[in-house]
Amino acid sequence: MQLSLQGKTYVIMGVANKRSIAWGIARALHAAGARLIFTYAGERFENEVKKLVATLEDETALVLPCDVTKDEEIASCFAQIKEQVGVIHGVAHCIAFANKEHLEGEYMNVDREGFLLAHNISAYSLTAVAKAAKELMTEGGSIVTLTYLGGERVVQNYNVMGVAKASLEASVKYLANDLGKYGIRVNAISAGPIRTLSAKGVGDFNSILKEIEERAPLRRTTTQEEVGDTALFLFSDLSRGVTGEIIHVDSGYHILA
Ligand code: NDP
Ligand code: KAL
Repeated sequence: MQLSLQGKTYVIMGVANKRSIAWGIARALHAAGARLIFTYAGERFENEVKKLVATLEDETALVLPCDVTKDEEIASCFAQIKEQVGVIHGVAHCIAFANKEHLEGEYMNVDREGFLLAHNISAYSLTAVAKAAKELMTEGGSIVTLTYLGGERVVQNYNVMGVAKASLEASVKYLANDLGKYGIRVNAISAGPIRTLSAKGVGDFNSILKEIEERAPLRRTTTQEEVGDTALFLFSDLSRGVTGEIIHVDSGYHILA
């Protein structure tokens, strides 16, 4: 059994720039010989994504819009993939969003709209995407999403995103149960903090990273490459017995009290 993904096709959702975790996953899958399809939310990052994808020098790569708040965009995105590629073997869901004002202070200050927005983009979207992707995953396959420790425990400032990640992690388990009979596995990677665009503007991100360097069992922060390699394992047949799992790729930080 090998880690080669030659002859397999994967949809990568959530590349904003070269620091994105989704881009780390894309590089690992590309190196293993996979064909990749990229989706982006808005025109804001379209050019950035296209520029990055061009560096892969793979003429078979596709770049399509897919704002996950829009059912019709998810439908047309997967319809285009079906038309142009046919069968896919997996999806990397690397998408989350909450209003900035709800990512500081007390959790309970979130309003209904902000709560629903965070859950819509960061949790429900996995279910909507899994349902659309299933129709193209006729040879079975693997769906991988990204979560964070703040979905299991209270982490300062993570607030409504922590509640949304708890919903995402429960969704992974229910989807794994629904999709197992079709040979489709569903898992999450719980990544340690990585400096990405989403993490930008977070006041004490440096001190969060410092605490990990000092206390995590491996005494270092998590890299995009480490997450990419675990995703590669989850997309390959080496993980064929693993589904409904939340794998921590966080230098072991989650085991600490
Ligand atoms: P990025 O900012 O690089 O990526 C976030 C992505 O979410 C962007 O590509 C953005 O797309 C996408 N997105 C937001 N709204 C929508 C939408 N409506 N439809 C489609 N896509 C949307 O950050 P990360 O790489 O850090 O984040 C990827 C995932 O990793 C997230 O789920 C995050 O919670 C998770 N994670 C991150 C950690 C970290 O420390 N960085 C730690 C643990 C988990 P666009 O740019 O086109 O708007
Ligand atoms: C405790 C941590 C510190 C940070 C607190 C909250 C982080 C929440 C993540 C969430 C995805 C961030 C946002 O939604 C930011 C958004 O309001 C503004 N940013 C944007 O619009 C940019 C331009 C786009 C690209 O971003 C998105 N998301 O679309 C958590 C740290 C230690 C770990 C992290 C960063 C976890 C995580 O889930 O990302």
